[in-house]
Amino acid sequence: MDSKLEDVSGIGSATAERMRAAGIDSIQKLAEIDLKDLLKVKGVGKASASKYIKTAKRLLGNKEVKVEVEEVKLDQGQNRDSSKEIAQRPPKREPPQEDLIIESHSETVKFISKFIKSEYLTLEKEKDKYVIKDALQNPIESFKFFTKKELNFVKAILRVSDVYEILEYKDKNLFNYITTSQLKTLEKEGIKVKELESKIQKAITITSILDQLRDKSIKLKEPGEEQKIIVAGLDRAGKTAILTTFGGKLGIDELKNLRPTKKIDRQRISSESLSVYIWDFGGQTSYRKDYLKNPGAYFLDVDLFIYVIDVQDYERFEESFTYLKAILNALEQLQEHPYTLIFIHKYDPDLRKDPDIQLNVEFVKENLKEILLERDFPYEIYLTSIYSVISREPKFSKFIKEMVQQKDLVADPTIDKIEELSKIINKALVAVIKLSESVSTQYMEINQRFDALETKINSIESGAPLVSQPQEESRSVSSSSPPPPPPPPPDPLSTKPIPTPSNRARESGTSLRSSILDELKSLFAKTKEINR
Ligand SMILES: Nc1nc2c(ncn2[C@@H]2O[C@H](COP(=O)(O)OP(=O)(O)OP(=O)(O)O)[C@@H](O)[C@H]2O)c(=O)[nH]1
Ligand SMILES: [Mg+2]
Repeated sequence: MDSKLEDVSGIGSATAERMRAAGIDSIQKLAEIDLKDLLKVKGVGKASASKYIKTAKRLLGNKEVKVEVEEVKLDQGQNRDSSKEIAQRPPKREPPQEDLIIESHSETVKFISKFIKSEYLTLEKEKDKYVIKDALQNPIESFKFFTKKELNFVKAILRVSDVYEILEYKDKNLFNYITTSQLKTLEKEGIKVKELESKIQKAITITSILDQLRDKSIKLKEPGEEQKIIVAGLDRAGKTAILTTFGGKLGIDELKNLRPTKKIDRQRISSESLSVYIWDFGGQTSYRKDYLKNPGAYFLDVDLFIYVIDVQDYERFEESFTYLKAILNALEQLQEHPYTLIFIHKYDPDLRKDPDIQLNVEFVKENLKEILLERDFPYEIYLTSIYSVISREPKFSKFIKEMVQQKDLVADPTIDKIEELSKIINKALVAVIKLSESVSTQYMEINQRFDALETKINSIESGAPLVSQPQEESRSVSSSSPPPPPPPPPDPLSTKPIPTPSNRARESGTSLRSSILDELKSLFAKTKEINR
């Protein structure tokens, strides 16, 4: 038996009458109506309107809903080409009926408003919480980014009429559901298939995020929360090594003991005025797939994106470019365009003149420019190596602190603070790299002097007669000099042993000995100064 308008829960006889007067005289019409038109009926509010449409569809069992395709006349399968087997459409799923409840509405609403038309957003305040009604039950038209023609396609071919239904196509290849002749029709209609595909993916991503916000499995960043820096790249690219070096912990032993990062390692770096949260994305294949499948959980609210490519691993350049593109696409879908730093990494000082490495660098740079120029991301590219960075120094946090203190961020309320802070972090990172370069040059110079000293000591050991009382000599050294300075920090550039007190004690010839000691003293003092 046919249902009446009054069978829809919430529609009383008066509302039904007004609807009929407006030409909505059947459940079929109610199910097919545009939300905007239904809202024109007096007494029908946003929240109830979409519920009425939804219920009408349910009463019709969905299948009876005939989608009107006004502009795009798409063949719905009857003229299907025999060469292509069309996959069976995934079964429809019911959307969760709960509302989206948020504690502080500003960020979440701002985020949702980027993608959903305002007329479909019903925001209500309940005590100290905000409630977004029907976010998942809204019709697919509520997405801002689809054109009318594209919507017709989504409704007619994919049979998606409500937001939640788009999730049926999550992790599926859309082209399995479209015939070649439908594709041709799309092109004839001026719809760019690639663009449409990426918009559908975007709709899937945003719907998943709405769903995750609803069940609280993700949360958007509140204003004033720490900056989020994500560091990604293939496995073994050197991400953790870079971060640990910036964090000041890395010595030779730690370097040797680096293990692949499991999933994501999150580190907090705080100073008085700024706090950053660094996400080190383990780069193994299975992890990469997981991040890209669930962009809402990983790529939201990013302030700075660092991508690391191993310049020595030329066999995996293409794989790395593909991963970079996928992350940038995911960020684009979320309408996030963080400042992006690309580290062409493992560009070690000893390899810089190697022609193969030079070629690799040029190849990577060219490809990166191509990838980045066709997207709207502010970016910079750096050549890096952990061997240019001096260990033991917490310079990263020190620099962030100094940079922040230089600039009065809050003085100008018009400054977009987030953006400003991102730039500062960027500057800090750049400063760290530059500083590391200059410090490493100084270290190199010190090493050369150590080498020269070592040669002198060796020549004494091999040629000149040894002094008979080395311990006394040693004592006299310490009494005439300040207490022995601390050993210099491990220097990755140096492979030569540093003179030790025992071989120092074996030197002969007073003047030579004291000149060596003076030189050592000044070198240790200089090392200490650099480390300060
Ligand atoms: N030659 C050279 N080796 C480096 C450099 N940076 C890191 N490595 C080495 O590269 C290897 C991998 O470094 P990791 O930092 O663990 O790599 P990752 O990118 O974090 O790898 P996953 O955690 O698996 O994603 C280690 O053996 C490091 O010692 C560098 O600048 N030059
Ligand atoms: Mg790692």
